[in-house]
Amino acid sequence: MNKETTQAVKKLLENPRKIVIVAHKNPDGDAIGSSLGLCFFLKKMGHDCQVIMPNDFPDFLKWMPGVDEILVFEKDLEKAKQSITDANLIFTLDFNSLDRVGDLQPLLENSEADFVMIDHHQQPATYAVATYSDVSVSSTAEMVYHFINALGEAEKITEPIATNLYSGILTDTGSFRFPATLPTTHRVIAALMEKGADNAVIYQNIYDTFTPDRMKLLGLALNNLTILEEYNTAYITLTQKELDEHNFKKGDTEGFVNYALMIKGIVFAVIFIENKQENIVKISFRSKGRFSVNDFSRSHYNGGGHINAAGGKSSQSLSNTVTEFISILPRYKQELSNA
Ligand SMILES: [Mn+2]
Repeated sequence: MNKETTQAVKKLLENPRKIVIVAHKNPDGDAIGSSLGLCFFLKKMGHDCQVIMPNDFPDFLKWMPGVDEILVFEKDLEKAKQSITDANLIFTLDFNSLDRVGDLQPLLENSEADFVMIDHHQQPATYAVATYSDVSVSSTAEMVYHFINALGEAEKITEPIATNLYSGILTDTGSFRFPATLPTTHRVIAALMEKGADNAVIYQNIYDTFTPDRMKLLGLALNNLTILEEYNTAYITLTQKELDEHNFKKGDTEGFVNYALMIKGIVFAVIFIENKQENIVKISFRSKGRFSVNDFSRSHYNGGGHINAAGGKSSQSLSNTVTEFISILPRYKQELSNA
């Protein structure tokens, strides 16, 4: 965090504030971990703090310290509204444009609070009075560590803060294997372990949590995998019926797409998941190297994200979506062979 932003934040936090922390819709481990870690810290600094998520999040994140105090806007509507009305300072974490918070958007847009943004996605909007945006950092949770450190308050990091930030970094780096994992990331991880984050327990809490149904659904997904060797591409499909037969719950297909990237030579992996309720096909894209799934999804699937991980959607049927996808690939043949 640069000096100017640090000064601005110090000034904002000079006196006790009523603070709300908001992360993006469909919050992931980084959204939850960075928000809870920051909230514990701000409370320790004498502020009032409330974490609000636009909607619910997967069970494998529900063990995280402080998670019971999160307000989920979809469920705790009135309480969440009241907190936002009362807030005079709002931190937005792990997103950078107010259209990423679902139905919370108008409330945030109409709020007179000062905004602080901490985020690592591309193209930040300009709604915040203090913007800490850096696309080179592994995760927002890592940025929260740098934020606390820049304020000169690293000694205030307690075990719950360390556990939350560690979890955010762990999940957003794919267990420290994505290219955005830098030497600095590991230094932060080391510091968090020294503050009490238990790496083995955190890993188990997050990853060793499959239900038998979920494990069988993964088996089915792998069985549905198609390899397009010509394009160094592999994709997986899951129909609504297949999900229903495995008692699908939100988050169950998390990480499935990554298995396609484990095939030697594959640089582009996609999972298409039918969603009859919303009448769309949800799509996750992953890539290796220089092939930008952010650009690919922005161009064809109303989505975006990072260079190697992005989401998107299609309003066509599952089979038409797949047919169309295959028809687009020849345009990218060159890029896909040189990724
Ligand atoms: Mn993130």
